[in-house]
Amino acid sequence: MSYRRPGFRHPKQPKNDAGYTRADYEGAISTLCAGCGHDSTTNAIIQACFELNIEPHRVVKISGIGCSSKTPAYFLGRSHGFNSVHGRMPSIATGANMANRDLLYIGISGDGDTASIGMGQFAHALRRNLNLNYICMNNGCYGLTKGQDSATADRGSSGKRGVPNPYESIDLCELAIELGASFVARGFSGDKRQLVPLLKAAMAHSGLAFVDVISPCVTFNNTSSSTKSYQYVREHIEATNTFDFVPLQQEILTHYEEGTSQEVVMHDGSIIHLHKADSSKDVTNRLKSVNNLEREKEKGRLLTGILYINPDIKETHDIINSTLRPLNSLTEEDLCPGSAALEEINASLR
Ligand SMILES: Cc1ncc(C[n+]2csc(CCOP(=O)(O)OP(=O)(O)O)c2C)c(N)n1
Ligand code: SF4
Repeated sequence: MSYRRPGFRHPKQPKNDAGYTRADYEGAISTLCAGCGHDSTTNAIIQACFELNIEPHRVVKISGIGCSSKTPAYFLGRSHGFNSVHGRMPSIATGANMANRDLLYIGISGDGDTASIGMGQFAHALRRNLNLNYICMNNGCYGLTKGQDSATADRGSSGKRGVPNPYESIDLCELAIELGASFVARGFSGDKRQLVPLLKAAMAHSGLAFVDVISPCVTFNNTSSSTKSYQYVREHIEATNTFDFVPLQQEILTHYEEGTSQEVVMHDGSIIHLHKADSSKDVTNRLKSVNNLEREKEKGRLLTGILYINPDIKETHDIINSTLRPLNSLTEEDLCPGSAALEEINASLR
């Protein structure tokens, strides 16, 4: 059940360049447990859309099933949305994306939704480089069904039932890099200063931008043995770099800390300024990115920030050379090439 927010807004609320207040990007009132990491992630999505001047009617939110997949009800209440079947968010996102490439697609999933039932869908959306912001709210458990271990739960960690998990955990970021992702990042729901620029960079990326957000489940998996708990992340977080995302033609207003910098130009010309805390961490080399993750893991640390970017891979539409226009705007004339063109196609197949 969703509860609507009161429609009254203070007339002096600041507006962004698109003419919207921050409240215009909110959705219904959350019914998740108080303190759930997913609510903080929702807030970061709202903030990122507000700061990027995104027009709500140009956004499509798609999700699977889980507490995480409920969150699209709590942000961008004026956007299009579809809550699909468990693990099937990427299929629905692919279909919608093929019908209209002109919109911003935000796909919300959980670690259960992605790393178990939706694993095949996740893999193929990645290798096709679908133009989608794939946000996985990762709490290491199935929150909605009362906290069973998910495939990202740490081996040996215990949830609320107290039974240690005997299985190896899946690192979704490492897997995404292996499967050919073009943008991979990891954030923490409790670190908005890092998460908001990460989400902004992901939203401006052309192709599949995978963001793994460690988003603790306060009810079933906030135990000290879990790397997805508030306590663990606060004590073991290691960032690849500090950075800010600068949309195209916008003045750079941020101040950078001391150290070396690296610029990564995105497909649309937007720039990510990476300010390197550790100059050995190159995020444009696949092998080095996987090594960076493994090295920190060996030390028991969670690497966050932008983990890998390849701005040179084509997104699905460019690979299949699809029409630039939404399908519902195509006329019969556009769709029927005429008998001469048909004859040519048939001849090429003989
Ligand atoms: C086909 C199918 N199988 C199983 C379920 C039961 N189910 C609902 S949510 C869920 C897991 C949710 O975990 P996750 O995606 O990590 O989301 P969270 O609730 O932790 O945010 C499961 C197994 C279902 N709804 N549909
Ligand atoms: S059960 Fe866990 S994941 Fe679900 S709303 Fe509560 S705290 Fe969040």
